Amino acid sequence: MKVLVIGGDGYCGWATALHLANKGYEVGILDNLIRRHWDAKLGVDTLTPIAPIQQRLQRWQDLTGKPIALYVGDINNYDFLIKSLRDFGPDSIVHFGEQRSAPYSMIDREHAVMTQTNNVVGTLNILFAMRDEFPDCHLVKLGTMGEYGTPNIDIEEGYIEIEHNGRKDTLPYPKQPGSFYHLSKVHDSHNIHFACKIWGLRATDLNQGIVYGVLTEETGMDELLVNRLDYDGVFGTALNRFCIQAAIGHPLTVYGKGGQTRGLLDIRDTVRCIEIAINNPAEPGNFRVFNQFTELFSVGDLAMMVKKAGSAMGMNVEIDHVDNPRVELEEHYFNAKNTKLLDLGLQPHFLSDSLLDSLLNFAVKYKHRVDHNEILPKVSWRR
Ligand code: NAD
Ligand code: USQ
Repeated sequence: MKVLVIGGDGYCGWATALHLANKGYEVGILDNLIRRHWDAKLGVDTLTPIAPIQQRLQRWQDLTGKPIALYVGDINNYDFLIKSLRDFGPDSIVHFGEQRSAPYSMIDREHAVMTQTNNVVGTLNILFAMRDEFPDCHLVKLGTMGEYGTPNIDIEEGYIEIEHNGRKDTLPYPKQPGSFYHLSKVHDSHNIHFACKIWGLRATDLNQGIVYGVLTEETGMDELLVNRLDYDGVFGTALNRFCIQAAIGHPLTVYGKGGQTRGLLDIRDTVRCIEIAINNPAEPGNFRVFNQFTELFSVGDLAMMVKKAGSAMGMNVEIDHVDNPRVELEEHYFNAKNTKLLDLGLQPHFLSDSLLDSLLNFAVKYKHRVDHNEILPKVSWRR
């Protein structure tokens, strides 16, 4: 099976491309490398030193003899996109290629507009390319659990049965996203759903939770294959940030009360979920939604777990409650379903202490690269 990984130079995409290539899929990566440019403009960098994509791919080929095709360009450029698709001829498209930071999308008007344009137009271009030339291709699109927000009822996988004035229907689950980035994912979901309905396309929306960890079987094979690990206040996500903060002796930056609860998963489960989704494609005309996370934790729970694991390694880990730069509920009900991927065979990794240890060890190994000025949040949701 031929799989094109859009956004394959990024955190989830790189690990996924190597995993699929290792499993024998014919893999191509399409990426415009814009994420490296955004980092450079913000003056931030991944904790782990990542090689240029061409060097990464050359090393992968030398090690395994399994070449991965590379298309460097922007999916907002339809001409480039369609030519790349014609050249590669994918059976599945895995679409990670978006601006994925909530804080980045909240910097100012330009960043909000750029995020929504990049994400919504890129996905629309893919849908039109599929309609015109690849109608049987299966789109596996990375959505986010944040599309649902934090409603005071259980969160279903994409759809909810509603009874209203004596009539019943199964409808898309209500969306209450918490940033202009998360909103872009909702717009994508609506566009993909509509395209499946009117053109008979097949798509799976993977509403992924927060990903943690850095090692997968493949990225651990060689230093040149190392994955990126973001820790700064814009692109770093909660648990990855906490581990790096612990390693450098910075108090853990819990925003507000820390009762914000989210779904999380190990990056080793991300790559496996994608494999499961492409092996079990949606039917033509079907817009399928899977909630892709393995465990639920509050931000406060995460901080306590890092403190415990760090202390066991001899670190002095303090927890700070910093003023919350975001507008979000800090204590709320959160109970989301996640059975569809488990039913298809996902065997989750859990955030056990030993796993935290390995993430902490990684943070210690590269802590000399940390820029201490980039730890505290600088982007506010308020004006
Ligand atoms: P990332 O920033 O590390 O990678 C995204 C990649 O897409 C980058 O290499 C970037 O250069 C590329 N890209 C962006 N816009 C593009 C365009 N217009 N054309 C071509 N390439 C483009 O992000 P990530 O953490 O790997 O996230 C990947 C996807 O997974 C995103 O869609 C994100 O919303 C989703 N997701 C991520 C997480 C997480 O915790 N990292 C959680 C849930 C969902
Ligand atoms: N938080 C802290 N301290 C920090 C960083 C974050 O308390 O130092 C809190 C935030 O306030 C928030 C929660 O942790 O309540 C999660 O924040 P995050 O930055 O880890 O994750 P988020 O902004 O939601 O975005 C990340 C990815 C995004 C993906 C999303 C999945 O960047 O691409 O869509 O996780 S989800 O959270 O399920 O929507």
